[in-house]
Amino acid sequence: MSIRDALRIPASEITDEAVYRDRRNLLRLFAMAPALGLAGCADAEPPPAPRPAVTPEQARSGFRTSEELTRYEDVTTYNNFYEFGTGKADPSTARKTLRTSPWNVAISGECEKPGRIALEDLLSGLAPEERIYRLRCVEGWSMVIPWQGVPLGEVLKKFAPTSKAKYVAFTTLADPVQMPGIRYRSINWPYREGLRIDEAMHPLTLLATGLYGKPLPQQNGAPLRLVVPWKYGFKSIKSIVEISFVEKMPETAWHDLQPSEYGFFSNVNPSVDHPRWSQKTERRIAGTSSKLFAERIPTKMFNGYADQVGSMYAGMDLKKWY
Ligand SMILES: Nc1nc2c(c(=O)[nH]1)N[C@H]1C(S)=C(S)[C@@H](COP(=O)(O)O)O[C@H]1N2
Ligand SMILES: [Mo]
Repeated sequence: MSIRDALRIPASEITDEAVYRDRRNLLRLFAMAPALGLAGCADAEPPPAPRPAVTPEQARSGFRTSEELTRYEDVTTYNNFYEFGTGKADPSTARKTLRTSPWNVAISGECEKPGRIALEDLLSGLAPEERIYRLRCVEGWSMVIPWQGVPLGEVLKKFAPTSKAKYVAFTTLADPVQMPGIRYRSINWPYREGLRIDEAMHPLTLLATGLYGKPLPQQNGAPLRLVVPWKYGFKSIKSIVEISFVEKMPETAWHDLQPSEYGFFSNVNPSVDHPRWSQKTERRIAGTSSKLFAERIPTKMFNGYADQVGSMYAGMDLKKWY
């Protein structure tokens, strides 16, 4: 790990097992002391999604931004992909061992057409679109990335979800042969994520297959990853091998690891701090600014996508449902 990385990596990323276990024990103590005021993720289901429709014009206004792009070099060398190691440079310097073709995705759960489907068939009939989105990592840095992909909702419709499909669960490949980081327990593998069905069907939610007009590099989640621009970056799960329609809120990898710190919703929200650091500002890695000294800018509600997604959370206590 470089000094630079060491300076910037929050304690959450220290993988040393002993340190990690100590912290877990500490977290258990916190869990037993609600007086400390740490928000715990309640087990009860959240209020039902209000689901007002977003107009196509509203949605489209979020598809692009004129903000300065993050350089390709930075997008592809400063990564979080723990399956290839926990250092920011690990995923890009790892040997290119991920076999991305053939690639199959298992579709399961509450839908009329489950099955195992080849990536080409999953995407067939859907024209790739370009989206220029902000990506805000929970650690406090952000990028602006031109993605190519298809709206997740269009893909999901192909499998005819039933009325019981209240959530969608995603799983990343976890193959120790192709992914050297799997032998460390930095995550309880496989990496899992989830969305409420209205979030999954929202026009901003993208299944990305490329960036900067090129196929996704291994380090960015080849050949298929989620991009949910109004949520912290860890919701944007990489190298997806399973998509499941489920009735109950699914467990997710970061919530599983540290439930008091990472909730299911994880909407970008400057007024809800991470228990160990503020979320009010972020380091924007864009243009030629170096990572360490990138400009700090205010973090926006829903990462600047409040007009497009805010109505999905009307009436929800976003401190409780962090
Ligand atoms: N499977 C998997 N998906 C993942 C991660 C990971 O470690 N494993 N890291 C997440 C985090 S914390 C972030 S910020 C983004 C980073 O995406 P990028 O490296 O393409 O910028 O990927 C997310 N998706
Ligand atoms: Mo992240």
